[in-house]
Amino acid sequence: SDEINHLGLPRGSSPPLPHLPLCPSFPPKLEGPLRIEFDWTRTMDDVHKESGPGLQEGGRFQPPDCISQHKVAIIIPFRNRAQHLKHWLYYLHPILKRQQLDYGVYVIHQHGNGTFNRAKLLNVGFVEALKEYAYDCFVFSDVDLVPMNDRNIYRCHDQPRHLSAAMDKFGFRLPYKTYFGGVVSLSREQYMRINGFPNEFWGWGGEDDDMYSRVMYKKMEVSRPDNRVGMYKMVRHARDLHNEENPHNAGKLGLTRLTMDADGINSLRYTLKHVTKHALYTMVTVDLHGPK
Ligand code: BGN
Repeated sequence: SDEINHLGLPRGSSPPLPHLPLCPSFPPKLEGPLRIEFDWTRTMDDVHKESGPGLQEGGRFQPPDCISQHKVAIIIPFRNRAQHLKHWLYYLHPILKRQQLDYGVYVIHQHGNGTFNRAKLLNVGFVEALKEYAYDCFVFSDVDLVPMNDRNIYRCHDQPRHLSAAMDKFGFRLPYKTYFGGVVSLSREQYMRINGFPNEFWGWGGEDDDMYSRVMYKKMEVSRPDNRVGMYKMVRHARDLHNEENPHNAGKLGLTRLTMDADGINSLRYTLKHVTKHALYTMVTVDLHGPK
């Protein structure tokens, strides 16, 4: 596309210096287990200070001293969770930098008060991020989840990966074996192979189970970090308005095999409202053409 030059970089950005080495497979500055405390008095100013130098506008980063092996778009479905986003940014930017990723943060904001649609927002994030840069890996993350161990690298693997394998709200283990909610990563190829995510799960529940089924039906496996590395802390919160549990979603799950090739990235329709570059993230506001 027009915005991308021959090096896969956004037009106008300088190419990595040719003498830089590839970043190592094991980033040297990881700390392991982290202390995560959601401090409600934290201001956006604190968040800016914590995120440190090197961030480019829109929440973009490239390691200064090596060429990252991973071009990662982080996609966060969003509406009315400014406080959560603050916590997420506060913790994640320093972690992602230590992980030596070439990354960008995309907050996909559902316009209006219609029923929320998490999976469709994730599809929009995939498309919109690729308009800016040749990302090869996508991490799809809820805004209220912060990893408690920086060895849980926000990159892609040979198989789709479920990063949030041990969330505090489920007692630091999977609530059930096929759980695929919270934070997952898929390479561009893995994502295309499953035709992206379903567009038709409105309201709460089931879209992540559909995502898991897609991976199974396309003969892939889900990889996970162990329960120590995969620990996550969730921001406690009340249930959102306009995201009620949808009883129709359970029924849809039985149909995934039949519907997945027609419902996904190949059938995605939406109206882009605006793209705003903030210092720590890119906000993409989108009308999803919801029901009613
Ligand atoms: C499941 C939900 C998931 C959710 C997990 C954890 C459904 C499908 C209908 C049976 N699945 O029950 O979407 O992530 O709980 O909260 O609702």
